Amino acid sequence: LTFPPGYNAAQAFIDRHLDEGRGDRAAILSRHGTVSYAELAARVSRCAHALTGRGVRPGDRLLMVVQDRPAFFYLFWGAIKAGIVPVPVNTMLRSRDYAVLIEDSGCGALAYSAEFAGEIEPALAERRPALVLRLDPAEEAALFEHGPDRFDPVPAGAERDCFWLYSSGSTGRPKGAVHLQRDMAVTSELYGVRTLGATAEDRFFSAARLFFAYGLGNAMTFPLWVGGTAVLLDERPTPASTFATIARFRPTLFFGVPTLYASQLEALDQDRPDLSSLRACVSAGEALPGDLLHRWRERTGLEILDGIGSTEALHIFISNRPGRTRGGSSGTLVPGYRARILDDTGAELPPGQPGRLWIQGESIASRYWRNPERTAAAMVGGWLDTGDTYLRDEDGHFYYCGRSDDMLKVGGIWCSPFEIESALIEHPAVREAAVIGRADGDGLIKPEAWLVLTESAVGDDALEQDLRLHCKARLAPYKFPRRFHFVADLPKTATGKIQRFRLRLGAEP
Ligand code: 3SK
Repeated sequence: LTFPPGYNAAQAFIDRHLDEGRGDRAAILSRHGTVSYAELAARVSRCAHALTGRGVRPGDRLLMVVQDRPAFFYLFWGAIKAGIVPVPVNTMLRSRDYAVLIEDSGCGALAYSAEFAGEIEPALAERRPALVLRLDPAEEAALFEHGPDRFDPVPAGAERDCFWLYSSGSTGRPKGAVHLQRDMAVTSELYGVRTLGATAEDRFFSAARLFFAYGLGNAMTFPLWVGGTAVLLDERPTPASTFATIARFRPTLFFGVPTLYASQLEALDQDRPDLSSLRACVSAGEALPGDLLHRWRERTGLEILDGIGSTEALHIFISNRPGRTRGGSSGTLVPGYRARILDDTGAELPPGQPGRLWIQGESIASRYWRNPERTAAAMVGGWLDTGDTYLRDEDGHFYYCGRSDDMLKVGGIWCSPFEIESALIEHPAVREAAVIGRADGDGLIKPEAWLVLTESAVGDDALEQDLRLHCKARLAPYKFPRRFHFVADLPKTATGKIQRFRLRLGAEP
């Protein structure tokens, strides 16, 4: 991809559609109505005027705690147009988390959807940014419906800071990954167009939220890059709400996470949703067990394209391809990315050997905000440490083994929690599984399983016995879980990744 001098991403993602005569086409569909490309461009420009008019300056951060609604688009792109740096954050956090983000980002402005007031307002007592926008109908009208509907994008440059996303990781303090002006174009082209084959005819519906890098690409940057249509859902993405949205807005592409696909599959026993508009489903956030992929294909006739990405890489860099999915594999490299699998000494491993996955590509964040130590540890010479353990086979397919921190050594052999979890979810009573290592009475590490059961299953001794037989038929003896815990939920990050360290600490979710 090439970028003109002074490139401002808002020109390529917003204004270009007017220049190319797409003003009347639908940019966004949601229960709040349809937004055309012309309306989108006008509201983005008005928002840029409103932000600068209220004193927000180029380079200032705009922290966004905003629902998946059109206002998210207006604020994000209005900020970028004006040279302001939008920082969308998780909308499910608590006051003390927001206080940390306000402090860490040093934001000059904060915008929040009114329903989050209960968590945001107490956080403001500690440090109040100069501008606070509570997005109620009056404020939205002031920001998006009044004032000039043209704003010339502030000249930037492909390698200038553009927006940030906080990476929660599975542990620790959040890190602000600083993304550049070019990064959204790179992921939209490499993954959206060249991997998914997205076109202006596609309608994109993501159950993963816009504040998460996965959702931001799925439901905002990919549709805007190709001139397609984003479908937004601002309720909790359950089987019922996602099926209803698919039936109503007829998306062609659906983006979910493995947990949601598992509960949608269970709901298919009662519900017969109309999924006929979909040409493909995508999964990321966590590796998709092969069994889920096969059952989904059997029940719906649709493929799930599993892939892996990261907040730092902005989107998916290893993926299955339409028509060529391989169950249990994350797929092959997305064109434009390179990968290395390294051992503990940093030496590259041959095919078939599991090691730490590092990737390189043009969309990787430039750094973590004010965190030189973590930047130096994870971003080395243009390469990014994903923190995941993977193996690559001879024909270039990648297989997830677990977070590097979650791998367990049993009897001296490295063991992948994901392999044991994949075997467990083949049991009809198991909806979700997480496996950790726990020392037994002799101090030796043994696998331990934490399971969420399907609605009709009962977690009793008979089921435990049956699960033991099930594992014996599928796994090498050292991999059998020695203990089973039946729980209502597994602890997860906001983006759906299981926090196995919480289970290791013994905490029930
Ligand atoms: O976790 C993932 O697989 C992912 C995918 C796309 C974008 C961001 C993330 C974290």
